[in-house]
Amino acid sequence: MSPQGVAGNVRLLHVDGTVSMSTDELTPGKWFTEIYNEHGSAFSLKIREKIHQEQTPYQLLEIYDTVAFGKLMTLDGLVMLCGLDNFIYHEMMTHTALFTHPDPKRVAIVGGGDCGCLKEVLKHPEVESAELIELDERVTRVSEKYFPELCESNNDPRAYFSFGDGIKHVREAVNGSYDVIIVDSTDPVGPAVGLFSEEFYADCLQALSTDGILIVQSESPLFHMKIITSVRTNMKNAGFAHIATLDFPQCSYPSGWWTATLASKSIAPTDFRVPAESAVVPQTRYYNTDIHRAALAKPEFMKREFDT
Ligand code: AG3
Repeated sequence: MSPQGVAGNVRLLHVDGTVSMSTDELTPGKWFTEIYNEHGSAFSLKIREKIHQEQTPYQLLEIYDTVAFGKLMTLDGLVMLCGLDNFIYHEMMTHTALFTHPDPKRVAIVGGGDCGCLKEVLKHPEVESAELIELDERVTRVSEKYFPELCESNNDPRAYFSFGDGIKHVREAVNGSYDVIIVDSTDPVGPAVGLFSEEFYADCLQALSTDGILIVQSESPLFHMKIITSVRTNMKNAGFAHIATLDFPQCSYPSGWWTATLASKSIAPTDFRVPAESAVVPQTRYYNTDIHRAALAKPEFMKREFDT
C-alpha cells in the first residue's frame, strides 16, 4: 500500500461478488479505479475532482470530473458511464433493437436511469411512447444535473418516467404492451440479478407485441461468457424465437469489449431495417447499417460457445 494509503471505508462490490477497497482511497483525489478482481485487471481514470457523492436508498452514487473522459458516473464503485464512450453503448443498445422491429411505436427501457438510452430511442420519429422504468430516481435526477446531454429529450412529450421495480412493472404489464423492451441494467449483482433470469424474460415475452424485440446489456465476451450464455439460454427457454449477441467496444467497462443480447419473437435479427436514403435517420456517432451488420458477425470462440 502506498504511504498515502489512508484506510478508507469505501468498499467496492465486484461482479464476481468479491469486495475490495477503492484505490481511490490510496491516491486521494487523483485516480478513480475499478478493480476486476477475478480477472487480475483494473481500469483507472485520472480525475480532477469528485463532484458528487450520495448514498441513495439503493446504492452509492458518485460523479467525478475526469481529466480526459468527461464526467464519470459510478454506482457502488462500478463504472456506469463516462462522457467519452457512452454513445457507443447507448446507440448499440437502442438502434439495433429499433431497426430490427418493423415499426417500433411503444418502447420500454428497464433501468437506464441516466437517460442515455431514452435519448437514442426518441430519435426514432415513429416511436410514440418511450417509458423509462428505473428503480433509483436519484440516478435520473443526478444525471439531469451532471449529464444534461443525455437528458436533453426528457421533456419530449413521448417520454414517460416510472420510478420503481422494473421486474414487477413488466410482470404486471398488459400483454402486448410494448414493441421493444431495452434492459439497461447494472451487472448481475444485487437487485439486477432478476433482470438476467428466465422468469423475467418470459414476462418480457408476454409484455411484447407480435414482432416484439427484447435487448439486454450482457457483459463482456472476454470476461463473462458464462453470463452471456446463460442470458441466451434463459431467453430461449422463455420462448423467444431468435437470439443474437451483438458486440462493440466500450473501453470504460471490464475488458473494454461489451455485448448486448437481442431476443426476437418473430423477425430474424439479420433482417433488420436499412433506412431508405430519403428517410429521417437518427443522427448517430457510432451506429450505422454496416456497424449493425458487423456487430452480428461472431468470432470463432463465441460461435463455439453459442452452438453448444
Ligand atoms: N449499464 C451497464 C453497466 C455495466 C458496467 N459494469 C461494470 N463497470 N462493472 C450502464 C448504464 C448505462 N446507461
